[in-house]
Amino acid sequence: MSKSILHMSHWGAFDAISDGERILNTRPYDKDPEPSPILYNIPSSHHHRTRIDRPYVRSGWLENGPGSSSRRGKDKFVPLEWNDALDLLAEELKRIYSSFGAESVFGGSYGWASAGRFHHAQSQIHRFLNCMGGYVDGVDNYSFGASNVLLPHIIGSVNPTLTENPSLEAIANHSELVILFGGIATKNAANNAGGISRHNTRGWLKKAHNNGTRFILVSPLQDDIAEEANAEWIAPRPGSDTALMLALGYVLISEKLVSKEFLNKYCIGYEKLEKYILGNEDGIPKTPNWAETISEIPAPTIWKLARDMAAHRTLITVSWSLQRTQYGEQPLWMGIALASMLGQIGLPGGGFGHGFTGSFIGHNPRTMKVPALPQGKNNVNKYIPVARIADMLLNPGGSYHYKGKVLTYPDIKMVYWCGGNPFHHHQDLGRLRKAFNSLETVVVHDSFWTATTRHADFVLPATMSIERDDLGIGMGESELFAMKSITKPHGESKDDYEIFSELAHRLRIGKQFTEGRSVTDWLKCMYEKLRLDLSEMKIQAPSFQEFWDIGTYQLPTEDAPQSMLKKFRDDPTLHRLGTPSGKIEIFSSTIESFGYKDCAGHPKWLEPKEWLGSDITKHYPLHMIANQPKTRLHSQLDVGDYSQKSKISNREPLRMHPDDARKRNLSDKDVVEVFNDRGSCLAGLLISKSVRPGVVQLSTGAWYDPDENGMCKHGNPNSLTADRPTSNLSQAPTGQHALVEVRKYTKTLPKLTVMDPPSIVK
Ligand SMILES: Nc1nc2c(c(=O)[nH]1)N[C@H]1C(S)=C(S)[C@@H](COP(=O)(O)OP(=O)(O)OC[C@H]3O[C@@H](n4cnc5c(=O)[nH]c(N)nc54)[C@H](O)[C@@H]3O)O[C@H]1N2
Ligand SMILES: Nc1nc2c(c(=O)[nH]1)N[C@H]1C(S)=C(S)[C@@H](COP(=O)(O)OP(=O)(O)OC[C@H]3O[C@@H](n4cnc5c(=O)[nH]c(N)nc54)[C@H](O)[C@@H]3O)O[C@H]1N2
Ligand SMILES: [Mo]
Repeated sequence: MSKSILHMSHWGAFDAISDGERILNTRPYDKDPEPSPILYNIPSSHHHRTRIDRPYVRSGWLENGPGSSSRRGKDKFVPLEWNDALDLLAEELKRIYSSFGAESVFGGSYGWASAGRFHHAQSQIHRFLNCMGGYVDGVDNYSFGASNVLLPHIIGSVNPTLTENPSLEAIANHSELVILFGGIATKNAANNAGGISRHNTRGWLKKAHNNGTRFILVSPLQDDIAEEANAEWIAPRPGSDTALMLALGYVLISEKLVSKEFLNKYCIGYEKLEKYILGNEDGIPKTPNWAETISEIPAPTIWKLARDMAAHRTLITVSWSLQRTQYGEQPLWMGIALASMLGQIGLPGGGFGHGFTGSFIGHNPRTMKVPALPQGKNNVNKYIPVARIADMLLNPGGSYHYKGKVLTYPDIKMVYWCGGNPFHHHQDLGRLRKAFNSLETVVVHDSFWTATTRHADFVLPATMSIERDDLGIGMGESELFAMKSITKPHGESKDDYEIFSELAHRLRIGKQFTEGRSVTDWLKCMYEKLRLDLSEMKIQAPSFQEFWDIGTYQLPTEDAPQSMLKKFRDDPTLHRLGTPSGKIEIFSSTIESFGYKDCAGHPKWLEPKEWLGSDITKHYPLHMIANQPKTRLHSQLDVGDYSQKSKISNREPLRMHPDDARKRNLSDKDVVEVFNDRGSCLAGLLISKSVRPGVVQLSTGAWYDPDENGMCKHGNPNSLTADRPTSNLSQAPTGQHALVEVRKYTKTLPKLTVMDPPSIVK
């Protein structure tokens, strides 16, 4: 039996034993107290029949050459030898760059890919395209796109929300009351970008509960917090949180519980918000009775909650999901305003938190940067907010608002993707298909026949991380892992680095791209950089070889954060915020000056187009929550065992409250059709009281599998979501919410197509 090898994934470190080809045994890292079962998707996916074994080119592209085609997504593929495929692609890259310029290539290539600092797919593709002369990039992200644009105006930067959230340790030690808008779901804490060595959310929540911390979950799903927290559950209509927060503010004002001292010293513009809350601006006082009509949370509950908040050390957290909705800036901004009214920002275990989903919360964060592959310089200054991809492809030259400016969309001829799955992550996938059809050429590297590869012209097989050596460390984490290859590559797949190197040599930019280094040279070089940084801190790190043999190395850490904006509270002059006033801007004259109706100068209740209070409910009465999946990371390894076990008749599970199921004569495990004006999909029904009535949950990530009418046979919620931005300010995605109807599917159940490779021409 060969010895076990330590490796890292976004959902945890693990040990694996292999025979060099197959993984025989996997077990979680022995220092991980709460390992995630997502791990068990790896061995079963590894040589799955949907692994891409060699390069392919779409048959229509070979027949007709580059150009728009409605065959994308339906076409057959022709296997090619590596040399032939790369020769052909190099010629096509030359043609596109010389005929249309770098501004015609979209290389934003959004996506999580795999853990590992060197083989980080986005760094690889960006470095390659920069050597080519640049590319059109996508800025912001799907995770917290609205926060990214809003927060610089409100607290000077998005960074405090990424690095200063109070740790779970601080919560256990100091918080008396924690109100979690959108929760702190254990399923979400399974994953951390770049890896995670120790999952510990349950343990900390239990400790906090034992210490007397009271948790209130505000969410449509009861399981958005671990049972250990013993949380009370408040389930407003999805999308109504801002109204609820405004009414909490109303109580604080009317009971004189507002901290004027904090507002005067640390904030500007509160008076305008107060006017709005009291109804002096629009004639509508934002009372608990008013909020009850919107959120369906009883007014007395709101009165009591506000009083409790003022009487205790209170932390208000807002999850990223709340801003992944239309007008998603508002609950985030109002959450900060509410915490400011309580005056506890910067106090241990009090104030505000945002995005309690990364599992590094609770850890002692590392103090230093870790090495990354240099990406070079992008000479193209055209970009799009990342979620405007379909708009861009469908409206070349069209104009749109963003951050107070009017920008124009570039005319894209080629899309090159490496390490992401837009046919997972984007909204209204039927529309994205049309957008992809307009292109001259689509190139995708992936390890699996995902929906995106099926819409591509060039499909190049990438290795999985378990098939290559790398350095692994997650965001905020302090333990560096030698990610050793566990098995040899599947079929003829190659590392993205190798693919780009071979292309680069053909395009005479080989030296520039590789700097003459092999993978091992790069790993050593990146490690040596870290070692140098450490030696400047008077820390003697082991040699590369020693580190590689031991397998892990602990980097220095600092104390876990106690509260966001603590330094600012301690000294608002020395640590003034990056806003124009240097303070928290409850009113932003900059945002006001943009004149956007969908994001004004202070937080407001703006009625979304799709929510349970809208007219659309006449046809589509259920509010679909398309949140992150419990059994995988996004669409990754959906073919794996742990993900597959959750399926019902091979369809993605959809959860519904028993009352809603009864009204529709539906039974547990029924296959149902979920539909609205944009599209439809099948799903397998799970009836559950953990879902608020009127809400259904269909998580993202089932591999998109459209039939000839565009119905996704598998259960991908992005066949139903709207490609609608949060606002003109941030143009961020809003995939979390959509209105739908659900009925029993009575026809013969169609076989899934996406679980097998596409048709291959021999
Ligand atoms: N409706 C709705 N949609 C959403 C969301 C939502 O809440 N609701 N959430 C959004 C969010 S927050 C996010 S972050 C996105 C996530 O969207 P993505 O990050 O695009 O999703 P993944 O499934 O992680 O896609 C990663 C792809 O990279 C491939 N891959 C893995 N390793 C490698 C590698 O080494 N090389 C190459 N070439 N490929 C590799 C995987 O096989 C997979 O196909 O989804 C968004 N979409
Ligand atoms: N297992 C797993 N973990 C993951 C990921 C994954 O794919 N799988 N993805 C990772 C990534 S990329 C990201 S960005 C984070 C995302 O982190 P989040 O955005 O926080 O995660 P979601 O699961 O999309 O949403 C969290 C919860 O918000 C609740 N919610 C939705 N709408 C509303 C609303 O209007 N009001 C209130 N009060 N609550 C609402 C839903 O019940 C949902 O379960 O998760 C990360 N963790
Ligand atoms: Mo994300």
